[in-house]
Amino acid sequence: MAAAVARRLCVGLWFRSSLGQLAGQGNVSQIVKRSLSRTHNVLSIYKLVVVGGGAGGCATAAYFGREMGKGHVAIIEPSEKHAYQSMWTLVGAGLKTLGQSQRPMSSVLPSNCDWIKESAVKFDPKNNSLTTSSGKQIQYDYLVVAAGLQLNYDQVKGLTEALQSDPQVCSNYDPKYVTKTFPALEAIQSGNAIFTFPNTPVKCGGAAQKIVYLGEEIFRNKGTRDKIDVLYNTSQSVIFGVEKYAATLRNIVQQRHIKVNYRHNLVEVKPDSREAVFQLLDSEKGETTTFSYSFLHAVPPMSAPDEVRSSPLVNADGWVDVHKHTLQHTKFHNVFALGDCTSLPTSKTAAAVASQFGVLKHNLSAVIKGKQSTHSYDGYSSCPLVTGRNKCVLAEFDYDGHPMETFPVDQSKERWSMYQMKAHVMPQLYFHGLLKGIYEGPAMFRKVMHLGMGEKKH
Ligand code: FAD
Ligand code: UQ1
Repeated sequence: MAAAVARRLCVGLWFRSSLGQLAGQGNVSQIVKRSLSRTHNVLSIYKLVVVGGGAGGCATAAYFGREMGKGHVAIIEPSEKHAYQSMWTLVGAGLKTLGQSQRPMSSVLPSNCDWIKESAVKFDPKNNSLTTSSGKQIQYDYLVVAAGLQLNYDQVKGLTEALQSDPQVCSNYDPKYVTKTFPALEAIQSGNAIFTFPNTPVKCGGAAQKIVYLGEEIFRNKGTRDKIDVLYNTSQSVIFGVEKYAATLRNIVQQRHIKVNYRHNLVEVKPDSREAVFQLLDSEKGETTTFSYSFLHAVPPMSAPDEVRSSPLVNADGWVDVHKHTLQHTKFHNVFALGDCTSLPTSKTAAAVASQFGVLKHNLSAVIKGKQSTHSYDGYSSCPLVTGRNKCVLAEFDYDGHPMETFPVDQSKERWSMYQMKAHVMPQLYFHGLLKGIYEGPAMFRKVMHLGMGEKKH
């Protein structure tokens, strides 16, 4: 027994030192595979390892699995279920079910890639290696990180307890709590309906306010609107970062008597007295203000997952540090990243992931062939701002906040057609295009739609 352990340790150390020497020469996986079994239970070796089986991870693994062939790509993902999170806004409003947003992970991960059903817990990019939750060491030639975001409930005192114990506290951002939203919207008869936005970057920032509009419409349809004050308490100082769409949204909140309290950051929930405490972010004295609530939709603070945040891959703010145009890591040239866990200074959405994937696939392919990155990500992101059960403002923009609209109509207007896109077309693009690594965002449609008309001026 002791001998076996010692042998394994020696083999492990030999692997490490050989691979350390080979790192930088490329094709570590091929050279090592000639002499060592890949199925060794301490160390596995792949040409490409993808961390995360969400939107960005699935697209990347599907594409490179096809390119590299069976057994060369591993995808590390602990969850049994994959979720199309964009649908949770409509689940919260009672327009779709949670089940419609979910698929078994096994059905969305590409079959020619090895699924390692664990978390990546330790990253050692200097040695082209990472460790999984069960202690497996995985060696790679190239790494793509697409680990998404972590929801940090513990940063708001009492929030977990409130979500678990109070039927009137909910969150569309979590499959555990999204199914509470619609019953709570239906149950409230009077008092404050409060919707929050935290003081951190979040995924799809628009989703925090889409449910305000859908909720307000539900109250009107039920005849309870007159007795309910609808409050959107946001840490931000504007309603939306791109002025063209912000102007529409300001009109909507004014016309529908939705009170927006800017620079209000939720810091505590008291489920026993149904009170929510907000830090006033512009107060020099750090003052707080307390609201009673009859309904609370909470958006928790978010960050990259802890395992990623504690790795050498991140910048000072805790995001995987990639070049904003090439998506290649700033320090480790065989590492790329896409999606919510990255430092990319754009709005964190699946729409952005699709465009990023289109750039990443070209640039990683070039680097694998020993060439330079050639494609450039322009920061494209999109947010379908659902403003009612058949209305939507389809915001699309780049790094500079310039609108980049796909359709030859003014997308800052509320439209039935854009709601149909959101509810019926986007899920198809996501499941049958993005997850299969064949959809790279709407740039192609945009070119076709604007044929002969010229691109719309910003
Ligand atoms: P994810 O899709 O979240 O995937 C990350 C994966 O990494 C997860 O499967 C996770 O289990 C895994 N993981 C985490 N840590 C580890 C680890 N240590 N090791 C291995 N695996 C790990 N986007 C839009 O474009 N349009 C919308 O309308 C829209 N609406 C939204 C509404 C809501 C309520 C929410 C919550 C999101 C919405 N989004 C929308 C945002 C969109 O869902 C995300 O931006 C997108 O899923 C990001 O993709 P990703 O691959 O970066 O992360
Ligand atoms: C999009 O491409 C996409 O990716 C699948 C989404 O994810 C769910 C979106 O929500 C949006 C809005 C887009 C943008 C697509 C078009 C056609 C404008």
